[in-house]
Amino acid sequence: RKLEQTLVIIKPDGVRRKLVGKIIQRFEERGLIIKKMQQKTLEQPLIREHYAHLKDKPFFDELVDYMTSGPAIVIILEQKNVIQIVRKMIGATNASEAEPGTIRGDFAIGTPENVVHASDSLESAEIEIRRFFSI
Ligand code: YYY
Ligand code: MG
Repeated sequence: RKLEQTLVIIKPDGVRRKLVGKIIQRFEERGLIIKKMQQKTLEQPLIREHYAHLKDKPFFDELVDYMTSGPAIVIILEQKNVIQIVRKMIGATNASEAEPGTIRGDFAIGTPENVVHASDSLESAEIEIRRFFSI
């Protein structure tokens, strides 16, 4: 099968809680290749676009404030089937439903503070990689 790329974000709570090394170690141990990695504080317009499909949800403003509250780490990972593999590794959106052994199941507190983002399809991965790395 062909190599795929996905966009992962270690969200501001993950950086604040010093979980970056542990999270990256899991991806490396799984055999996923780090193609790009950058720390940046994400801007409101970028995050509003990224989460545009949630703009009518009651938690949208809280989500945008949280995502822009401090430095995040944006990463492009590459491997066969990487999109599906990483979604499985991060676990369910809600911490209370995330299985132990997943990143959220082991580290997340709740929503919106669920430590990581990962693209959910080939189409969104391509859009998100372009959005966060302007390439
Ligand atoms: O892709 P994933 O992050 O697992 O979930 P989405 O449904 O795309 O929601 C994006 C983001 O929104 C989620 O990671 C936290 C936040 N959120 C929330 O704060 N409260 C919810 N009930 C659902 C999602
Ligand atoms: Mg999503």
